[in-house]
Amino acid sequence: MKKSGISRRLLSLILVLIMVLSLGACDGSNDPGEQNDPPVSSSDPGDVVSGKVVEGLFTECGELSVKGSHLVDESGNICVLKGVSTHGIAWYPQYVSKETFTELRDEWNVNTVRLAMYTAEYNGYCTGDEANRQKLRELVCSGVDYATELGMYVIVDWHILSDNDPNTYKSEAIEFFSFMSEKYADNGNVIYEICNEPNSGTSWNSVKTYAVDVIAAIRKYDKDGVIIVGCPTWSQDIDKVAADPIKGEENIIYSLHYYSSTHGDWLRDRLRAAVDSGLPVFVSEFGVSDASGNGEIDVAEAYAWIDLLDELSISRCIWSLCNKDESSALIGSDCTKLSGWADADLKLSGRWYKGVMTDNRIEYEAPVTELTAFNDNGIKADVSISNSWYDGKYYYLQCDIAVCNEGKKAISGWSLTVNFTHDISQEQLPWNGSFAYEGNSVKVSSVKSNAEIPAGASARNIGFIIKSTENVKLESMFMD
Ligand code: IDC
Repeated sequence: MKKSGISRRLLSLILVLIMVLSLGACDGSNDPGEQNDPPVSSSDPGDVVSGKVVEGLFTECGELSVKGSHLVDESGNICVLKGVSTHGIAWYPQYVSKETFTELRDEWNVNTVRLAMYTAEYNGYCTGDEANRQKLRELVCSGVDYATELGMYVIVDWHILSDNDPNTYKSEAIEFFSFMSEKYADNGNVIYEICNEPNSGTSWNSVKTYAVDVIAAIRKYDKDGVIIVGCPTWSQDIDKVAADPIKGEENIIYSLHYYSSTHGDWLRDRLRAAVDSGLPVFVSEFGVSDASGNGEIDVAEAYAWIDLLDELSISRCIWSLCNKDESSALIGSDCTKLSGWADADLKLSGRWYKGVMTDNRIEYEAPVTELTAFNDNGIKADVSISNSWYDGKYYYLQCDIAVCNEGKKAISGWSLTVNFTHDISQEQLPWNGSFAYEGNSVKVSSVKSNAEIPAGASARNIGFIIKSTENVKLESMFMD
């Protein structure tokens, strides 16, 4: 076992040497024409056996440091960490598993795991008892050990959230990170994230004061490990950090967090500006859902974000590795497997990320929000979605209809059928029509007040609301 490990390592060293000599970069995708940017490594295989990555990025890049806006290896090559964040490890301890990390590394090209340990919610580190703290510390250490054995980077995340200001539990944080940094001072793959998301008006100044003290505690043992510092407004106010970063410390990188269905261009612009100004940035948590961790997944926005991260060579971890019934979860809620997930076992969030990570992006079609249909008499019907919402259980669509007589003669009645992508049922009373709901369709017919439509005129303000257990969309429409 050991011998083959060594010869694989030798082989990978030779492979890397050949790549460096022939390309001058770790990653063949890097444009050799650009002289100014350091070369980029990401999920480059350390060693390839039958097409599978058998060693992680850490085997190749080793201990990282922070240079300009990026994480770099010892030779100054940019290393892009592409990872997965656990959900709260107290909620979902089962995914802190070597089996799961191996699957993520070998089948998803994931090179980093973030261990999210809540401080206040659900058996939080600071709100539970000593037995709970002990359990959480052991879980974090198991996670670090598995990642280390697999050659992956690992982020120890002090997941503040409902405790708002990291100063709330500063002494606990100092104790925790002293323990971790003493234990892992020599593990070059361990990264400390000292405050997930300050929020509720916590100022950058307050976060900074906290950070300076926790950094000092870590530096007592680990002189050079990378430390991620969060920023105000759920780690969105990176501009405040750029204006006043922590001085006199090395290997500090700041987190920016986004949820692509909530945060758009304005936050992307902020990220770009921070990176352009030379601030080191790590997107240590992002989701493709909305900021609640649930709701619609806007696939186009999710791609807009990931393309920007790729363009800027920014490291990132997706939220979250769990099977909770919420759209940010990677695993389907009825799947309990810890590895070997088929596509059908994954939620859209998981299928999307695996596709991105394996260069096999899922295709998507923008949802239909308007349809038009004609009949032989020149009667035109338009249906459009004027509102849509989700209440945690059902998806709702409000549909507005207009019927326009583009023919030459008056008509004295009309009917049409709207089909949806899933079965639906009536919600509230519809208006200005006669409505029949069946399976995935609604048949709409005229009523006395709008049956007669003279040539060139139209009937408007016709509508209905439907609900579905699925994320329902418009599919098609026919006029009788
Ligand atoms: C959410 C989880 C959800 C859990 C909640 C606890 O997805 O299941 O009930 O936390 O308060 C963050 C946080 C992250 C949130 C996530 C989605 O870092 O803890 O997880 N989110 O709301 N910042 C922005 C979004």
